[in-house]
This record gives sequence, C-alpha cells and structure tokens, in this order.
Amino acid sequence: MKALLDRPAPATTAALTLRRGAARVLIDNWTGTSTVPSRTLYPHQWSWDSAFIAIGLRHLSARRAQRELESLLAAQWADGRIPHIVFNADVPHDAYFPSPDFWQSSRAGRAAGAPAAPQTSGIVQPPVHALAAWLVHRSDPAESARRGFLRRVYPRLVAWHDYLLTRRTLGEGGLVAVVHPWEPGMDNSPAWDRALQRIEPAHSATYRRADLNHGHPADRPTDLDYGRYVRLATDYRGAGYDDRTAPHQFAVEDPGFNALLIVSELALAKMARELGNDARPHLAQAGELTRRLVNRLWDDRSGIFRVRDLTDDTPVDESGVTGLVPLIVPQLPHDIVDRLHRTLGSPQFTAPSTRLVPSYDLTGHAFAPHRYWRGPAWFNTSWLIERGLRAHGLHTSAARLRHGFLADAGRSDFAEYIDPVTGAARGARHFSWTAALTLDLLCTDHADTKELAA
Ligand code: 9WN
Repeated sequence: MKALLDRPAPATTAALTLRRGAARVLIDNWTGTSTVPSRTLYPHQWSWDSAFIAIGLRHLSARRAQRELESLLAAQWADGRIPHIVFNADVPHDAYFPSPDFWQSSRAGRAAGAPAAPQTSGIVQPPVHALAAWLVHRSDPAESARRGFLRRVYPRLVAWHDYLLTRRTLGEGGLVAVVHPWEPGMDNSPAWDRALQRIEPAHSATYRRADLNHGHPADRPTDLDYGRYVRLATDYRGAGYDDRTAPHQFAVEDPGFNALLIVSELALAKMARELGNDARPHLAQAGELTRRLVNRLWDDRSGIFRVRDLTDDTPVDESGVTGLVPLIVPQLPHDIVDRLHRTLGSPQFTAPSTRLVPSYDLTGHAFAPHRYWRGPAWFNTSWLIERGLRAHGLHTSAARLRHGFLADAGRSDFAEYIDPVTGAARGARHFSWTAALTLDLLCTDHADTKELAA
C-alpha cells in the first residue's frame, strides 16, 4: 500500500497532495479483487466505473488495473454481455437495491449464459472497457506481456462488442440501443423522460429502495422514476434477459454510448495489431458506426447530438452531456467538432460555479442543479470531453476544463458530482472514478490521446 503512494509524483506540492488523496481513495475502496465506486452508496462492482477506475489505477499499479478489468470480465455472460453490476457475495442484500435476489441472474439468465457465480445484474453500461484495457496495457507493456493480459482480454472484449452489435442494434440505423435508463450510465437524464412516460411503474410495495439510506431524496431519482426502472428490469428478467424475445418497451439510441463503442473499437484495432491479428474489421466497424452516429443522431439545428427514441424513431428534443461526449470520436467531421465546441462554450453548458460540464442544458426546462443527471456536473463525462478536446487539437479549452476538474476534485473531497450553480459537492464523497480520473489527468503525458486516431 505504501509503495502505491510512493510512486513518482507530479511536480508541485498541490499536485502531490491531490495525488496522494486520490490514491488513498482508490486504496481504501479496493476490495481485494476490484474497486467499489463508493463504500456507502455503491458497495459492489460497477461496469463502466471499473473501466474508469482502471484508467486511474494504472498510474499506481498496472497489475492492479489489470485485475480490476479481469474481475469484471470474469463475470461476463456467454452471450458476450458485461453486466452493469457484479455483486460481492459478502455484502448484505439490503445494502443496495436492486440486489442479487431481484436480478436472479444465475437462474433467470441461465439460457442467456449468465455465470453460476458471481451474481450479477442483467443489463449493461457504456463500453469504455476496451479503451481502458488498451490504456492499461500501454502504461506497462512489459507487465502486460508477462501476465498475457492483452491475449486474455482481447477475445472477451470482442465478444462484448459482438453482443452489442448483434443483439442490441434494435433500430433501422444500425446503432446500438440501450433498454433501461441505467444502461447509458446517466440514469435520470431528462432525455429518457419521454420514453419513460409510457412505462407503467411497478407498485412501490413490491420493492424497497436502499439508495435513500445514504443519498438525499432531493438529489436522487423520484419514486415514480424508480417504479419505472423496476418495471423495465422485471420485464427483461421475465424474458430471461433474451433480447430476441424481451418486450424492450424502452429502447433508445444514445450518442454517448455509441461514441464510446467507436473509441473502444479503435482500441480493439490497436490490440489486434499488437497481437498480430487483423485490425481492419475493427477500423471498418469504427468508421461505419461514426457514419451512423452522424446520420442518425446529429442535430445540426441545435449543434448537439440527440438521443433517438426507437418507439417512434424520432429524436428527443433535450440537450444533455451525452450529446457532447461524441467529441471523443477522432474521425468526427471538422464542422461538427466546431459546432460541438461552440455548444460547449455556450450558456447552455457554461456553468457559473464550475468548469466541469453540466449533465443537462442549464437553460433547459427540466434543469435541476442537484438532481441526479438532470443538471449536476460529473467528473467522468468531463474527463471524456477533455480527452475529446485534446484529440481535436482544442488545447486551450481542454486545459481550462482540466484545471477546473482538478480544482473541483480536490476541494470536493472527490465528490460524485458538483452542483453547477453553487459549486457545492453532492452525492457520495471519496468516489472512485473521481479519484481515478484525477490521477489520470495529473499523470498522463497526453501523448496517448492522439494515438487512437493514428
Ligand atoms: C445504478 C455507480 C453507478 C454509476 C452510474 C450512476 C449510478 C446506479 C444508481 O451509480 O447508478 O446503476 O444506483 O443510481 O448513475 O453512472 O455507474 O457509480
């Protein structure tokens, strides 16, 4: 543990203090095989959290970062899906809802290939994993080679993308669809409201929320939203988590999710080349998905990518941070990069008290400064956008965002998110991806950002 804290550190005292604080969070949240997002609110392993955590952990220990991803991939289903939660059997069932006895993965998901153990959820989260695995590999290629890391994770990551591209391309346009508001990772975004309105909520007597034991009701999703989340998950479970027969009453194409798939396909291309495999199918897939992303989701009138509701195949008229995340796609046309950059700097996304990017349009009708994903600024989406800005050579904006990120991470004690109006820290503290991505911004030499585009 001491060795992790003593790794070479950034130059200034402030940076050193921040780095030690971030490392301390990751050490404290490590369970022995993986890292919990938060000891209180989220006491299991989460899929996209683990990817972001590995990206930061690689600066402390490449080996631990590899194990973070390996433990997640060990819970992969035979159909290729990476579940959004891997449950820790030592944590009491009432510590988090929905718990393993709700999802019933090993029984209800057996035909879809859920493992007998560990227990998992049945839905997914954004595919940041191949990007994370590639960055982890690059941080210590010798350790990666010694442990055969790439050789072991590459086929699993290919199977994961295959699952998304075969079972989840539910619309006409060939983009991947999410079937539950927890899947895009931005649970309570106003972008899901229209599609959610059609869902009959589960009766509140049939379940008990655990998030309110730790989170403030004013910050968390409402009971009505929870009723709908439970209904959708129950229906999916009823269909054995089989996408060919599940009703999927909620199905939307999310720009952030698809943009991350593109970047991860490019990371698979890098891995394939390194392993002596053919990289061309991954490059072709990334190119094709980029074309579809632009054709299906770009809204030229508003200068942002929109979510598309597959029930009536129409764009949703809401501007959220997910519509800016495609900045991370290296082959995005220049004029779209330009427009996105302008939207980012407009009053819609320029907050008075933080440089982090708010999760929802500050001028939008549903803006709420501290309600989950309906306005607060999150560190992971800001990290993605910072990376995107750099990839497109927008260094001044990237540096501004980076400085704001580091200042907010330190003063908020690595909060889950920030109220963009007051700048106050909200949600959990000592939040793992905030700490991990802080480490990454402190330690990255920035050479790896352009690399995926090459
Ligand atoms: C449901 C763990 C997760 C993040 C999500 C974030 C929140 C869970 C919840 O916490 O979602 O998956 O209970 O609200 O929205 O992005 O992965 O940190």
